[in-house]
This record gives sequence, structure tokens and C-alpha cells, in this order.
Amino acid sequence: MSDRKAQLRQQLQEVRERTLWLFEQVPDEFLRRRVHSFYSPIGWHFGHVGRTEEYWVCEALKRPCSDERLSFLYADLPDNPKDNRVNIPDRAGTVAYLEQTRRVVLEALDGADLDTEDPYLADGYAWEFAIQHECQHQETIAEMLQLIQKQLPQPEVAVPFEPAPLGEMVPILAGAFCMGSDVRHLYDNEKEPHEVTVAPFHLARHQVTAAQWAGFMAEGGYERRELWSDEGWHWREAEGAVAPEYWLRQTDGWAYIAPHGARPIHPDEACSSVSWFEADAFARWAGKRLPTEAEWEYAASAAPGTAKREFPWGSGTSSDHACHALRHWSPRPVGSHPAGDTLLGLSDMAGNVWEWTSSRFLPYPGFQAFPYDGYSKDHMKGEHFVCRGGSWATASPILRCTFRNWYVPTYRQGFLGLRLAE
Ligand code: AVJ
Ligand code: FE
Repeated sequence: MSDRKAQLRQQLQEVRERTLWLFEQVPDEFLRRRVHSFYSPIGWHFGHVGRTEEYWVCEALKRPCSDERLSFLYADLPDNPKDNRVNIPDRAGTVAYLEQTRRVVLEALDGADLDTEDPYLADGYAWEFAIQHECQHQETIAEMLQLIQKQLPQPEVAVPFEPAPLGEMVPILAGAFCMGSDVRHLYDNEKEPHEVTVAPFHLARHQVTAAQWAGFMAEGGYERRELWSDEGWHWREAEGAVAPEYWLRQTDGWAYIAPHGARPIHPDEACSSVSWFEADAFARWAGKRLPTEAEWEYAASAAPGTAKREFPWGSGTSSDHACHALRHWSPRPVGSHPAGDTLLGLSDMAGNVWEWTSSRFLPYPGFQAFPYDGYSKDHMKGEHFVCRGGSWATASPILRCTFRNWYVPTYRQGFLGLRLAE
């Protein structure tokens, strides 16, 4: 077996172990229940990762998939609406489907010629896609564990904390860099590489913290109309938002609803689970702004005189370099992983919480949809904003400087925070 095949096998297995570990943490009574209008039932996500990997591998090899009925039920397609996705197998049936599809995927890998021009197969693209796709759904599953906790009674755990002032801004010199990448296994939306010039700006050394967010709240951030865009204010009124999504008001202050229940908020932890509209209002209150996507990638990856960096710290992953891959189950105090700092000392540019940018999710010059329009292209209509960097739930295969995530500006159920620019 080639090294590449062995590497893919190893990664497929590592990612799957984490998926099954997550599965153990899903209460049975929630498997088929829709806990939020935006989401399918949590159990559906498990079958969906099996369906997706089998589908793309079979597509690449022009084979039928193992179970047409389940393949349809677990497809993220308009003719399979989320309300239909409650009709999924039980826990044992889901595990059996994951095993069955994984068998097909591994057998296909054994027999495939990866040294080909076929874009699905070359260098194992279909399998790499499966790995990265599964990692993305692990993050969604972690969000859903928090949404489930929101529906359960929580103990009184809040510990009061004081608002904190805004932090240090790091000056960044103007420069040109190559945005995006042409590495084969990356997602279509990260390609093609293109030169971008960035004007001088400042970027905060740290992500906005919970205590800084409390400062915004204490100064009437959620009540002052002038801090919000028209659309943002409209959202705030309709939603009745007064604090981030998973903050829970208790007798002694605010608690945070984590995937395993409420816990006290650490004042220095990265503020999490705010919508783009809230992030935009916070930046206005602070007299600053959100960075553009280009500024963000430049600050995260540019290394004067050499090729840009794959990770903020250079190359090679390590657990010390970022809060990621579900090791902590929560955002950590900002700057907890100094080994992962950029050349300029910016902390947490990978992991902890995703960072909203001011940029809409649009194609780079030369973009071509692959392997299907529904992955990126259908979402490139300007309705979504880009977030960068990854969160505590983001696993290594998708933690990189060029990775683009995107959500509508009302979305705040994910691990979404911000970093200020000016
Ligand atoms: C990029 C996170 C918005 O979860 O809908 C998963 C990622 N695409 N399966 C999503 C995705 C296909 C996507 N987001
Ligand atoms: Fe998916």
C-alpha cells in the first residue's frame, strides 16, 4: 500500500474514532429530535458523514452505493427537507450504516489508482474530502450538544465577573501576499491563489474576551440603536438578544452553557456564540471594526521573505499550538497557547473561536466548483459572511490559515467570536 493510502486510512480512522466518541455523548431521546429550526436532528449528522464519504467515493469510481434509501435520507438535498430527516435509524442502525459505508470506502481505497488525472481520485481527493467533511460535521454535532443543553434544566453555577477594558492592538505593515492556495486537497473555495495588497492596519493581539463583551453589555450595547446596522437592529429586536447565545442569566451573574451543561464563565475566555450583527455592533461600540478576510489571512500567514505559512506558527501541528479538536470542550482564556502565536505575536489565530470578518463569502478569481456546486458555489451569493481560524471544536484536518467558513449574519449557534481591527 502506498504511503498516501496508508496516511488516508490512518486519518479516516482517527476522525471516525472522534465521531463515535461524540455519538456516545448524544442522549438517546434527542437522536431524532429537531432542537432548532436551522438544524437537522443530531442523529442525522452521523449517518450523513457515512453517506457523504460513500457517495463521493462511489461517484469517483462510478459504482452504486450500498443502500439507496439511506443514501437519500442522509443527503443534504432540498428534496430531503430537515423535517423528513427525523425518520432515521436508531443508534444501532446508525452505527451499522457507518460501518457499512466505511467498508465500501476502504475497499475502494485499496483498489484505486491515485496516480491519475481524474480529479476525484488523484492523490486520494475523494477520501480527503470525506475526512475534512466529517470534521466539519463534528463541529456541528458539538454545537448541537450545546443546543440540547439549552433545553435541559441547569444548576446555578454563575460566578460574578467584572467587565474588562479592550486589549492591545498590533500594528501591521502594508504588504502584498498570495491569498488562497493551490494545494490539491483543499476545498474549492480556497482556490485559486491570487496576489492581494493589504494597506497598513492594526489587529488585536487577542480575541475579544467574555469580560470585554460584558463591558459592551454594561454600556448598553444591546439597547443603543446607534451601535447597530439597520438589519442588525431589526434582528436584535426580533430575536430579543441581550447576551451571547449560550450565556445563561442566573442569580449571581452569567453562566455559559457548554456541551455538558452550565459552567461559570472565565472572564478571559474568548467570547463565543455571537452573530455577525452582534460582532459588528461590538466593533462600532469599541470604535473599531472587523478585519477583512484578506487582512486576516495576511496577518495569520504572511512571513516576509519566505512562502506564506500553512499555520500561524509555521508548519506541523501540535496540541500545544492551538485550542482545537474538542480537547477542551470550551473556548479557553485568550493566549493560552503561546507556542501557536504568529511572527507578530498574535494569539489564537488557529482555534479557540472562529473570528467573524467583514467580508462576504464570494469566489476568488478563477474559482471552479468542486466536487459539487452545493458545497461552496451555491452559498456564494453574498448572503454569508466569512469566519476564519477555527474553534476549540475544529480538528486538525481543517485547521489552517486558508480555510474559509461562512454563515448568515444572524447565525450564532456556532463557536463564533471576533477580533478587532482598525
Ligand atoms: C460551511 C459550516 C456552513 O455545515 O453547512 C458540511 C459545511 N458543507 N457539509 C455546513 C458543510 C457540507 C457547512 N458550513
Ligand atoms: Fe455535510
